[in-house]
Amino acid sequence: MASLPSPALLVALIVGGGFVIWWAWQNQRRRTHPVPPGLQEGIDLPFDEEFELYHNALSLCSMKTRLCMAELGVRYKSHHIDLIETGCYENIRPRLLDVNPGGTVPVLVHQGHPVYESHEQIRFAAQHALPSSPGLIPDDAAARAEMESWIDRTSLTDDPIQHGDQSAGNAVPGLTLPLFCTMIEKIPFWKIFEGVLFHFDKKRPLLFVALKTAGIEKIGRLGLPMKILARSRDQMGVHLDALEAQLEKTGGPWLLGTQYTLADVGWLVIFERLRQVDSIEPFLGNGQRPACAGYWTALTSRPAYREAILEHSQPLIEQGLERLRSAKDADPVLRQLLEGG
Ligand SMILES: N[C@@H](CCC(=O)N[C@@H](CS)C(=O)NCC(=O)O)C(=O)O
Repeated sequence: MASLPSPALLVALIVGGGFVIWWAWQNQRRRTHPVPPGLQEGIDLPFDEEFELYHNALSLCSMKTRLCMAELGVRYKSHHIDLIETGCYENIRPRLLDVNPGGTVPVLVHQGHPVYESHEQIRFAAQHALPSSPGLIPDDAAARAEMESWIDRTSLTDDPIQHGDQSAGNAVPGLTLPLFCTMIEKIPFWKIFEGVLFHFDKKRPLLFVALKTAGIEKIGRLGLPMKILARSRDQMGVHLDALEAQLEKTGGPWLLGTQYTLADVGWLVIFERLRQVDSIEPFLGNGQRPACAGYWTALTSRPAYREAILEHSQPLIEQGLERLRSAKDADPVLRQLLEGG
């Protein structure tokens, strides 16, 4: 006669089976799919205020939309959504997936209709702001076309670690890897595990596992992330050279000359990210790009910078930056590795 399974095996089977059923159920609820860019008039979401914004403190694209709203003086109801680097994978839970089945932030919601993609959100907001709002879009068609090309050049599109040669926005995630590494130190492994189970792009949580396991001092041992960082650094240098030439041509103070436009919104958040990853000096120091340096100083003097960026920063971001600085101060080889030169 066959013997009964031991109580320990029985418990393991019940727990394991329960986990698989829970995972399959959650996986179904958290299914993602690509969403079209722009305003989705066919989607109706519950809303309390004319504008609502689902965003994250650190996310480049969220900073861009927040900044644009602040420049326009348009109020919105704020829904902060954590990403793993700021605490947990809230972006792949139903609260956000109901609003954006793509699983990313930001999402601007206008009278219940979502607008996807931050570069579309800033265009939408600028076109739908009050008549009394400052005009962030030039009247002149040629200037508008030029602004559009710079919006494209600062956008983050498709795969965040590809196409950095086409857009400075796509060079940003690679440059952020060291900050991700110091911020993730504070996040327990089990929180990253939620991403391993449910994230639509498993490479991303696995990258965070690798960064957390290595730590900032040993980040140089991670071959692929280091390659992405070096490539992104070169690509950002090329975009900044183009920006330098543009600023010299127009004479500033803004990208298109005297009018501050959506193109400046795009660049401000890229410079802010360079600040957050302690890379202002490597790119702008020693008089390398004086027009860009003056431009960045002018951008930081705008009240919207304080309102939309500094006032939304989190201790985790600033502590991550401090940790990154002190690791580089302690190890010149690490500095060389992260900053190149
Ligand atoms: N092209 C999109 C990019 C959106 C995007 O990738 N957002 C990032 C933060 S900047 C995100 O939500 N990532 C979540 C994740 O990878 O888990 C836009 O411009 O809005």
